[in-house]
Amino acid sequence: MDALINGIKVPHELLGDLKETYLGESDDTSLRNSLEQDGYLFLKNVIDPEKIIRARNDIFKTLNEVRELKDPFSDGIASGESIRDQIHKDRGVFWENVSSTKSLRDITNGNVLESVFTRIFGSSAKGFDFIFLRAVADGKFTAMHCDAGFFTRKTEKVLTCWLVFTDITIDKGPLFIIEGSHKYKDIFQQFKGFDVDLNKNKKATIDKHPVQFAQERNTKILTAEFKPGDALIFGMYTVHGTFENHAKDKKIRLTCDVRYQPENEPQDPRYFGHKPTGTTGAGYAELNSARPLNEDWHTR
Ligand SMILES: O=C(O)CCC(=O)C(=O)O
Ligand SMILES: [Fe+2]
Repeated sequence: MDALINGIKVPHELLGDLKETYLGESDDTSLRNSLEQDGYLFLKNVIDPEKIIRARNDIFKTLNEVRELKDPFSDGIASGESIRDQIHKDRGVFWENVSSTKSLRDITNGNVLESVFTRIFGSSAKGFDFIFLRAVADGKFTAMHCDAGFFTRKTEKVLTCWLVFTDITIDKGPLFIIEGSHKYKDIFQQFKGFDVDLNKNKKATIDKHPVQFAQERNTKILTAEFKPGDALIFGMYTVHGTFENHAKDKKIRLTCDVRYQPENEPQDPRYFGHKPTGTTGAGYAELNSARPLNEDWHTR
């Protein structure tokens, strides 16, 4: 199985394995130390897979109703078709409703993650209300970037949590992290104070191909074969992206990314509250996921 990004095969020797952190065997200080040292925490099986499958099936059912997933929908196989726009007049409202699925919210904004982040921060943690659920098919991938330009307007003390709902082998477009990138001074300087919504002349995406980026910096592209219930937590300056989902079986990749911050840090109103407006003010309509599965994406 090949690792592809933007049609280019990633040489095997550039790939490395994400290091697993064991929650039960780590005290809070060692969690913070690992995050500081590695730029990420890879937690396997942190969410009960039964809960994950329940949420996944709820979401798959909705995608099947707009004919984007084949029957039986529990297999998560893209049909290549869509009647989303015929049935739902407003893409943003549709995706906001999908993102409000209770079984999903019980995971993204529930006790388990809240207590993990409370341990990491050493004070009460709060999950963002605006979440990024992603159903990905058809060779799509997320371009390399770091998250600072999206989420640090009010506080730098924000962490991303990437949650896995399907089996994600290398051909299904898993997330990757550039090893050691959270300590790159040039990346920090480039993106510190950058706000993707205000600084329109600058892009969040790092244009250099990840293969060239890793080769030039003599580092590795870290990833894993993710399972439902796994989570990857990382900081705002950790450079990451995803491989392409070019799976032959046409199974989609379902993941959800959600941010957490200490409760006592100032909250960015774009991401908190009843009807959060999201990064640009367009609400859930601004997400690539609001597009039918068979439609092309934008990059920011
Ligand atoms: O899942 C993706 O496609 C991108 C995820 C990401 O960039 C993030 O979680 O910050
Ligand atoms: Fe990201």
